[in-house]
Amino acid sequence: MVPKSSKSAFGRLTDLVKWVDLLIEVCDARAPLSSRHPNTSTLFGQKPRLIVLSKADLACAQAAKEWLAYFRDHDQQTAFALSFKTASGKDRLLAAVLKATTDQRQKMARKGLLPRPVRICVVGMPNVGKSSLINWLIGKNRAKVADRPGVTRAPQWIRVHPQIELLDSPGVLPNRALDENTSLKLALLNLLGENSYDQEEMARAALLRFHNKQVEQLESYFKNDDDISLESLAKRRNFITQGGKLDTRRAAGAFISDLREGKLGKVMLDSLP
Ligand SMILES: Nc1nc2c(ncn2[C@@H]2O[C@H](COP(=O)(O)OP(=O)(O)OP(=O)(O)O)[C@@H](O)[C@H]2O)c(=O)[nH]1
Ligand SMILES: [Mg+2]
Repeated sequence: MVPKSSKSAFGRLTDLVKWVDLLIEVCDARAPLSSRHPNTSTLFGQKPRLIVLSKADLACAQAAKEWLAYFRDHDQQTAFALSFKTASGKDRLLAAVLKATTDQRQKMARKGLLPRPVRICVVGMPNVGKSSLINWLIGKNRAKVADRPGVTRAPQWIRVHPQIELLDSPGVLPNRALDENTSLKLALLNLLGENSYDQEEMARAALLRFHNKQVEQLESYFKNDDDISLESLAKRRNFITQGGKLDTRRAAGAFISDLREGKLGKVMLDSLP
């Protein structure tokens, strides 16, 4: 699948990034690697960065913790797993931002420049929670948020602390083809546009792939029915088409929403390498 992506959005972002002191890379805690933009190193070079795994309230906590250790040991990156639905973690993140920008702030002071807030750009795929992160830090709804990719259209600077300004940026998808498995995970987590996939195909693929890995979650969602399929879900929920057939399309929609909302339990779609 080649996601719809605009090279110009990419270009604009790389131009902006030249002017910032630090990047906060936001990924979805339920798929930390698949939702990490594959081109960040080439795009953003050696720019210092922090990784934030968002939506931690929906992810398996132990697995997310293991991913934080992976980013620390493998990529030498400081990473946080956060939920923007609860207040905890703000001070830790702000402290990490100030620590990561100590050099820049000292450099400004040495040059005798008037102190200015450090500039941080929040980057990541669409719908991962970039704008939510900013609203969470300031405790107000300043950046527009909605549960669909492509909400933030233009970059916006927001002061989140006397010494920190964040730039909310539009989500960007990789401008190269994603492998099928990655596309499936991103689509399931609602990080690709709705037009990029067929819901029923996606739900069937997810049921097949996750059957081996997330057996217990699926079994309990399917009330220990031996038949883990859209047909059995449609039957149980009484989803019937006007023609009297099982409405598997509606079952697919219900399954996907339930998975996204955490009704299957806390998930982790990526395995550690
Ligand atoms: N449960 C949960 N939902 C979250 C969290 N963070 C963001 N969301 C939801 O995720 C959806 C997308 O959030 P946004 O902040 O608009 O995402 P974005 O990355 O700015 O998206 P674009 O601007 O489209 O690139 C919204 O429905 C948020 O409420 C979180 O920590 N937990
Ligand atoms: Mg946004």
